[in-house]
Amino acid sequence: MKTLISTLSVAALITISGSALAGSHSMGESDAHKMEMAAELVMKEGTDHAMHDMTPSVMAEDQSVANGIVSAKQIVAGENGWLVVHRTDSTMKPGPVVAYAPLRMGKNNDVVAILTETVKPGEMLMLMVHAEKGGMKTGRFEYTLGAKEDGPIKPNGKLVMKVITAK
Ligand SMILES: [Cu+2]
Repeated sequence: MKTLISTLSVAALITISGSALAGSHSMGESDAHKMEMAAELVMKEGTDHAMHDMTPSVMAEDQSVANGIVSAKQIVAGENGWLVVHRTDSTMKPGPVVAYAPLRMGKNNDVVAILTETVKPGEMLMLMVHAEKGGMKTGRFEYTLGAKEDGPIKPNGKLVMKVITAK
């Protein structure tokens, strides 16, 4: 299914770049060649893109949050959504939400979220990927603990999250 979608979007891109070239002026031999090259580039990019691992994931390390910010080095999201920071402890259950930040579909580098309350050194946080789904408004964070609105994503039935300890 993923392959089909990327093949389709590559085809769409080629069509667009083709018509853009054709629309600008009549197509000579060099234009046709340019178009071929553009198509090749698009194909190559499409393939490279498909090869990258786009499995949702959270990369984050133990960190000081004394500046009121929680950060994640990289988050991969399957769709636009949210990084949600829960309190947690050694039971590894997601607790109250203490921060959130928007995510784009695909790769997000250096994601930062402002803490809404103080987190002390030694306390644990769970950084979790949530969707932008089921709520009333797009672009507004509507999740509260246990709610369906903007709830966590669960590819293969598993939450996508990383637990860190505040330094
Ligand atoms: Cu969550």
